[in-house]
This record gives sequence, C-alpha cells and structure tokens, in this order.
Amino acid sequence: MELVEKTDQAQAELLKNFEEKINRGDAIEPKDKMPDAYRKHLIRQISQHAHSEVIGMQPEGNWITRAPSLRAKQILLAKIQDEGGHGLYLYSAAETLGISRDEMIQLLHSGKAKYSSIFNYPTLTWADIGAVGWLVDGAAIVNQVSLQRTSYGPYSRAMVRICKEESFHQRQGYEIMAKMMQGTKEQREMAQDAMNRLWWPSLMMFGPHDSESPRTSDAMKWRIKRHSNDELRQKFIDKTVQQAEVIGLTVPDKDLKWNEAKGHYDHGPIDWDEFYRVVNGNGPCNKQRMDHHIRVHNEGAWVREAAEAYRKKKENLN
Ligand code: FAQ
Repeated sequence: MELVEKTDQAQAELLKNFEEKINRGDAIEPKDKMPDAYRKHLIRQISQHAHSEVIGMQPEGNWITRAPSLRAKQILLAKIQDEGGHGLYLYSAAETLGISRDEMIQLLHSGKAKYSSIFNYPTLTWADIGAVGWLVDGAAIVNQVSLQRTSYGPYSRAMVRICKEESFHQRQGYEIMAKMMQGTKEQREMAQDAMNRLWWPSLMMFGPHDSESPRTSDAMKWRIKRHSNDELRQKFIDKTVQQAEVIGLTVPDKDLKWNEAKGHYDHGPIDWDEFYRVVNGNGPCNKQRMDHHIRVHNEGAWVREAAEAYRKKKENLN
C-alpha cells in the first residue's frame, strides 16, 4: 500500500515537472522524463509524418522519366531526394522516443499507421507536379513552420531544416504552374485541371475541423501543435488564393469570398466523406502506394542486412 502511494507521488511529481517545463516553453529532450501518453502521441505523429514524406516520393517519382527538360528533371530528382531525407530525419527523431525503424515500418505495412491522405491521389499530367510542389508543399510548409516550435526538441530541430528545403519545393512548383499559365491554351487548361483536382485534397491535409479532431486537445496542451487544424488551413487558403490570382488560375470553390470583417477568405464545405474514405484506405491510389512500398522494402532487405553485417564487423575490429 505504502509502495503504491509512493509510486503515485513520484508520478504526480514527474507530471508536475513536465508540465512546468512545457508551460515555460522549454524543449523536452529524449532523456527527460515525460508521460507515456506524450511519448506515444509523438511517436504516432512523427512516424506518420515520416511515412508521408517517403510515400510522397511515389507520385512525384512517376514523372522523373517524363520531365519536359533536363533542368526540370534535375530539379525534380533533387526534390524527391530531399523528401527521402526528410523521412530519415523524422524516423530518427521518432527513434529517440524508443521505437525502432522496423517497428514503424511494420505499423505502416499492417495499416495501423497512417500517412497523409494527399499521397493517395494520382499525378496524371506534368502540371500535377507543379500543383504538388505549389499546393502540397505549400500546405506542408504552413503546418511545418508552426511545428518548428513544437515542444519535443528533436522534432522541432528536424522541422527547422525541413522548412528550409520545403520553401524551395514550393517555389519550384509555383514556377511550373506560372510557366504553364503563360503557355498555350492546352497548357493553361492542364494547369487549371491540376488545380481543380488537387485544391480540395490539399485543404484536407490539415486534418478534420477542430471540432472533429480528437488529437488536438492533448497536442495543444503539450504544445506539440502550436496552431489548430482550422487555423493552419485558413492561413494556407489566404496566402494561396492570392498566388493563384497572380498567375491567372481560378480556385475551384464557388463559395470562396474575401471576408472583410474577419480579414480572411470564407470557403465552401470540404467533402469529409471523401477525406475519411481516403484515410481509411479507399482512395484512388492507396493500394498502389502500399503495394509499392512493401515490394521495394522487401527488395531492399539485402542492403539492410549488408549494412548490419558491416556494422558488426567494424564493432568486432574496434
Ligand atoms: N491524412 O485529431 P487529428 C509533406 C488523421 S508532409 C491522413 O486532427 P492530429 C511533404 C490523424 O492522424 C505531409 N490522416 O490528428 C511532402 C488522426 O488519426 P490517428 C504530412 C490524417 O495528429 C510534400 C485522425 O485523422 N505532414 O506533405 C490526416 O492532431 C510533397 C484525427 O485527426 C504531417 O504529417 C490526413 N491529411 O492532426 C512530401 C505534419 N489528417 O493518428 C512529398 C505533421 C488527420 O489518431 C511531396 N502532422 N489525419 O489514427 C500533423 O501536423 C498532424 O498529425 C495532422 C493531424 C495535422 C496531420
């Protein structure tokens, strides 16, 4: 009985210290004491973020062989490599919380871990590569700039580096769209078509409305999230609508209207049935994305084994 009381007391002390640290705005580092729920929340979010970066390489990789110029191909290759690198920083950040890369991949392959809904849509034309860079990286940056100040040190530091690269990604996408909008009628139509298909899925990247977001309350309390899903979505809409206007693209939302009183754009309803369909595995490319990841992961087993054998050999030599 006494032992139980002592344990409860120690737990309460731990929680108090942790909360004080969070409220002071100090970063939580891997060796700091933290509640298990905080650790699990972070493992979920960071690993899902990492999976998104890596799965996100697939829709873009689809266009490497068909990029319209050597310059475009070089840029696309560099961007996709960056996304792979972002995945690696993030897997490493998650590993500091006591989960292995293998476990995270198993959770992805068994369907228990999610990745961003946006990567379950196809990239049908070259303009889609522009739209992915402009809209998808644009949405990712808005979210990630906010995450630079997240409470977990390794996640926050990974975000600082990732944001620098994402802003180049967003600009290269916008350049593709701007160039196409200065081109032939067919090219302008292609750019508008990409915008029409990817606009709404980009808004869904920010997650459900705040009233429907079960994770937000803990995430805000622990300062993992610094802004809510709706706040970030609004920020993205406000800046992107203006960018669309500059190059002559129409946002496919008949209800979109500047609201002078709020100082923001009002927008039409998001199709949440579509969102949940895609998140639950029934989007246009979910099966293709997962099958590809599993196949390539299995094919790469020999590389992991060789790296492990090399590590062991070096360890024995030292
Ligand atoms: N897709 O309660 P909330 C990129 C899930 S990186 C799929 O609001 P939370 C770079 C959510 O996980 C893009 N699932 O959850 C790139 C939760 O399910 P769970 C990725 C979604 O965590 C560009 C449930 O719904 N960025 O694009 C989505 O507070 C180009 C309830 O939701 C990040 O991951 C969704 N869109 O807020 C790469 C940023 N939305 O886990 C290549 C970090 C929600 O309970 C090419 N993550 N869900 O089973 C976050 O900021 C947050 O986790 C949110 C969701 C905002 C995604």
